[in-house]
Amino acid sequence: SGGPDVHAVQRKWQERWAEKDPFRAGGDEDTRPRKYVLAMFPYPSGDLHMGHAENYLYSDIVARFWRHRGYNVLHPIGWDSFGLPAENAAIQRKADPVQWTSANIAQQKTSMKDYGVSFDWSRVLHTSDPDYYRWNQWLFERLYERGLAYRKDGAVNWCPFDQTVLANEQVVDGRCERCGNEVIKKKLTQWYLRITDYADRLLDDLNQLEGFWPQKVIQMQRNWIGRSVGADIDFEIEGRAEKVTVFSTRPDTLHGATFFVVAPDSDLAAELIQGASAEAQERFATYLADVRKATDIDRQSSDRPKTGVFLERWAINPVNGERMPVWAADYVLADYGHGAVMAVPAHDQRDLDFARAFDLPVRIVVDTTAPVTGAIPVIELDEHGVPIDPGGESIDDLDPARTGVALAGEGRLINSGPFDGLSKRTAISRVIDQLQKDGLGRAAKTFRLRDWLISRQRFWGTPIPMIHTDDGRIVPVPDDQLPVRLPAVEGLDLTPKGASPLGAAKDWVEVADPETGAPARRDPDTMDTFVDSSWYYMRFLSPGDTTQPFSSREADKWGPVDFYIGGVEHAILHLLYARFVTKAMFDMGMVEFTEPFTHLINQGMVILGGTKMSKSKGNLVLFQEELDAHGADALRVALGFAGPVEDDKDWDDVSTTGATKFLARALRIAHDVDSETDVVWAEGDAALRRVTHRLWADAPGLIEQTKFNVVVARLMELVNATRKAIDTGAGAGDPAVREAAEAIAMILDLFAPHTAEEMWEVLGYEPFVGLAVWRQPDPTLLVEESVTAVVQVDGKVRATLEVSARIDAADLEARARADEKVRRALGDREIVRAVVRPPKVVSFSTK
Ligand code: ANZ
Repeated sequence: SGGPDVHAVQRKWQERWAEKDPFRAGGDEDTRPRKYVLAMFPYPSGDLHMGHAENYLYSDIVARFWRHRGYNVLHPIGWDSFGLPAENAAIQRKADPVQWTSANIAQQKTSMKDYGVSFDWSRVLHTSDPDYYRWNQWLFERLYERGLAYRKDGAVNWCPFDQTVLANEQVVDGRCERCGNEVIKKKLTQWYLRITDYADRLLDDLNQLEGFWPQKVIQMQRNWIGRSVGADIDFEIEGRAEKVTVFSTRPDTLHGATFFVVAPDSDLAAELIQGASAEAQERFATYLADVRKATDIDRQSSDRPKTGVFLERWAINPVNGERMPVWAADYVLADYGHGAVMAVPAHDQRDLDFARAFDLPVRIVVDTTAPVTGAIPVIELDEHGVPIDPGGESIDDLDPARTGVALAGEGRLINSGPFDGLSKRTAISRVIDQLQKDGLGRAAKTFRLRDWLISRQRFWGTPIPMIHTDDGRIVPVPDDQLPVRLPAVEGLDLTPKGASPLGAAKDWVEVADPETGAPARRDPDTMDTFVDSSWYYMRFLSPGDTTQPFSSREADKWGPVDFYIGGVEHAILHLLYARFVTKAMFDMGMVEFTEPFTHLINQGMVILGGTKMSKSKGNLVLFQEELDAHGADALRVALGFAGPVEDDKDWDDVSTTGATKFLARALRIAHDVDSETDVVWAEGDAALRRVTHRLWADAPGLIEQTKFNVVVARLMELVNATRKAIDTGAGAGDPAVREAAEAIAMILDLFAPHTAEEMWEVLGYEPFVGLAVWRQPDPTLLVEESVTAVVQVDGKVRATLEVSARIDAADLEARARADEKVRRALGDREIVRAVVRPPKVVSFSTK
């Protein structure tokens, strides 16, 4: 006969799960401890793909595991259903985004159910649902009240193809993350969220996540936030009443500042050029036009020739009164620090390159050849007692003006008046103290992180709940008028035009000023979809709530998320925003925790033939097709076995055939076992029992370390040992065989839940194995079998060792070398050759 009809088994258990709802999270009456397991929710753009197959497999393994450990598990799912894919479908195919989205969701939901994922289906949410996005609006207004949402004119990243603003995070190498077109800068008035107020906390709290989040993600977040510590220093500019402040990480080099540079595209540059000669003004205008075409990445590139224009103005160095020429140059960025720098060419490579290009003075102020460790240098004397010149480099040999290499290292100050002789580190704090005393500067920090621009000129998103009055006021829509629902799409032209299509929905846009009743207009922009996903994990806690975004009581019970599982592509954007919003909610008293995700797991990608799968390459493996062909369990086992969670998995190496055979073998064991359930396990075959109990002992730790593939391998080992016991050993009636079969069903449930339920039923138990609490290993069965190993030195037995029968060669050799009798036998002779045959023989030869 062929194997079991996997599709029939699958249908049977899916129907029972649907009927009995065993994976719904328990309510207040449930006294088990809680775990919140979450997979990143999908966009409903098309069918699920193999990346989803991996993602939901892993979250399901973790969710099922904690249920087996006796926990009340919350494992919800929803859809991140606003965004460009639906809007583009609406434009290209004239599809209604509402219908397009719900059709995709229905399809994806069917696939997930087919895949046997143990979600709590009672909590499904869609972010494009007015019952959801109402709370985005509510949250936005709370942030606005706290000054954390504000409007600002600014040069924004603009994608000319998608005709929309992009957040910095959505610009990759100067191109739109979505369509790959070059991003330009455009001046617009937009809404921002003040994430920079949280920069220190977002950075410092990463320390709490060490060991619980992938190191790579922590590092990416650290770099993204990019904190620099130093000083703000105020410079006088001749002929200007107000001083200009610069940020410097090296205030110790202030005496070496020989010129001054402002960003060409800053307001300051535009002002300073005013009084210059006509010729300079013209040169500046040409230069500025060029600069506007360059991306920030280009501008920061070190191998780009330095360019700039002298503004015919002079800054005064506050410590020595020197006049420093003021230049505009594009290596200084307008929106970092204060958009201006004191240039110290001897110690900063960018400044040096610029100084050499325009023949500006270079003055060394840190002697990098001077020792700074505090240790007294050892001076050698010649036979006359005269110190020998160690012949090391002298600072004059290193003159950057000549070598072209800036001296960035440690050293001691020179040419710096009262600070001469101090080490760089000491000088930094002394100079800051002095500046502070003289009112010329102060300690300061700068971040690379920018505020979060959330306005989008698109239809399919959360309307920003603000009203613009004719007299220029901005009034929030009162809470009791939320949600501000999207208007129907009929009659609206969604093709990108640079302004939100909502602006053309006349009946929708025109409203009464809530304060005076006078005619006013709604803000036509919608929110970045990352707002939607910044707090969805909270909404799962009370998804039907009509009075609040979520219940704080439920958040205290369940939050924060214990395990969060998703792709590394969200390492910066989504996770940073979620962390920010959680902290803001903490400050508002809505939650008691400050980090949303305790553990984070990033899965690798599913690739094919060494490259990423994509529609355009025509190498897409379709999830639903694989499901139909092999069934959920074989697909899950094959993926689970394919390699470590975080590694990429090549679909060419994933064997559903092997998985199918393995599952048929497992199920056949259940059929072969005696149907009697009340047997005395202790009377069973000891060797097989040891294999079973070692797995009970190891599986929990392996799952907690996310070594899922190792658990599959160990299950295979147990299935093989059990089959052997049935066929050539103790026989199917042996209690150890039943014990092993039950263990297989309970652990296999993580990977192949349909097969596991079927086994459990065949073994004579009530459903569901998915809720069966795992067994404790019997410690007496974990004691390793031991054997006696002999150690020979030059052919003579010198010692015997009691070692585990499973010891490996390296351990055995190490034990032998460490043995006291062996060491005595060796004396001071050296081992030249070691022959190791675990577990019984070690043979050393000496010289
Ligand atoms: C003087 C100096 C001397 C500097 C020296 C460095 C070395 P990070 O570490 O990346 O934060 N800077 C400040 N604002 C800038 C801007 N808008 N565009 C380009 N560069 C800017 O860099 C901080 C340093 O970058 C600052 O310290 C400043 O140069 C420059 F030996 O000041 B420094």
